[in-house]
Amino acid sequence: MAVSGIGKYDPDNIFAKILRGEIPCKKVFENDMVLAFHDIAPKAPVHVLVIPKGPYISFADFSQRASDKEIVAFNRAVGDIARKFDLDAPGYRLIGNVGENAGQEVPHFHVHLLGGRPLGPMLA
Ligand code: DGP
Repeated sequence: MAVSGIGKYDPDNIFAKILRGEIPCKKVFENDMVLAFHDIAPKAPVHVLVIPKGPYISFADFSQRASDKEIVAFNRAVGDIARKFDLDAPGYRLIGNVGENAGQEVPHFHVHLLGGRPLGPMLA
């Protein structure tokens, strides 16, 4: 079910549990501010979720409350992960669902990094 992209952070959401190590994930990247892992239901050969470690519900929340350092670290990590999967030349897609209209399901900000095949028009 879709969630709101703003409001109070729920510390029991699934990605908070992954961050606390209570639920396993297939990790592809980690530093002090960012974690990335494979999506449980991949929509492409590469489908990685990149999340900040801080408690942000969505991009709407992250872009307002995160520090410049967190925002830079997050963006840098997304680019580094794409390079790690050799996606720069063939290309890739970044998706960030915010709130109900976008169908956001997990109320912890995350970017989907998709690649490894032609992805087609986004608004198909
Ligand atoms: P969104 O609709 O943008 O909130 O996408 C949430 C994504 O999270 C969706 O593609 C499936 C993925 N997901 C949900 N639960 C888990 C989980 O427990 N582990 C992993 N790795 N991914 C999950």
